[in-house]
Amino acid sequence: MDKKSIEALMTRFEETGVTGPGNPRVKAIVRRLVTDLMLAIEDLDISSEEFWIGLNYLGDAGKRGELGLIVPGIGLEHFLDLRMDEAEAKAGLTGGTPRTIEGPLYVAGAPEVKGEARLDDGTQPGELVVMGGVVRDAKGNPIPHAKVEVWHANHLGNYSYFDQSQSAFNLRRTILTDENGRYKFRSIMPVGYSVPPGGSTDILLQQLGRHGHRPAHIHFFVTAEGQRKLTTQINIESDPHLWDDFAFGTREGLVPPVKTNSDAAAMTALGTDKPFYEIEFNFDMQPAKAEAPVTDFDRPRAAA
Ligand code: MBD
Ligand code: FE
Repeated sequence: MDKKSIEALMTRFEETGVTGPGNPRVKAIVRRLVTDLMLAIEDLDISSEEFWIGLNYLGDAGKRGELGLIVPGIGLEHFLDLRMDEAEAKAGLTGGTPRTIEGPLYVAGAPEVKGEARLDDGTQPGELVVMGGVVRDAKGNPIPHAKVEVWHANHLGNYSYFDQSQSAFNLRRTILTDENGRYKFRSIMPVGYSVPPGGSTDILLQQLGRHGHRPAHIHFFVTAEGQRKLTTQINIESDPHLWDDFAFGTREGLVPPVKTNSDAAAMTALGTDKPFYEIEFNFDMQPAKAEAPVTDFDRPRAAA
């Protein structure tokens, strides 16, 4: 069928079995997506067998809870970031800390701590890291009482809650900046995440000839009154996958230097006899602006 016949078919479908006006926005989106799928079936001559394999694959991925992992894996979540960047530029918002993908592993409800937090529960191996910095507005002024939500993987690349072997909210905290806009935490160095072997995402990536590894990274939501919510991550510069992330999350400006501190007094203060890592990273916020699409949009998220 050609495009005109498909469009006519879609119009007939829309006009059949009508019970009311429905939701015009949903109608427009469904019409477009179904039309585009039909066009793809035509253009690529997708067989019936391929079609049903695809449908079953998606149902299966949903059952396994992997749809939120496939989305970053095929680049859709990064695409949404790029669209948000464009919308902000159009609204006159430029500069600031780059955003990058949230991913599917945030859990709401992490313990709130003022100024300085320890993220790890002390039971797991890993190299000590101390990270801190200032949350600032677009003029460079520090923002006291800003909320820095942080979450990251353990030494095996696993996230608490999704990995039930870890304690509740291990490597997850909500830190409120102090009077000088500073946040600080100690934790253990994360290791890069990999998609579950044999899962839906893994099956797809294998068919695409791609791996399912991310470089080591630390996630952040930064929120403050009158500011746009910032969703971002920092990446660990030494990771071999730094610029080879299956989820396309690494961006210029999100790879801070990782220093090694071997000062004896500093080590003693942290209760360690080994040198530890130090990362300094500031978050530069954008002011709330009605013309730009909201960044604190709803999305189904886990909560504990
Ligand atoms: C992650 O840890 C992650 O951050 C993303 C984006 C996808 C999968 C796992
Ligand atoms: Fe992650």
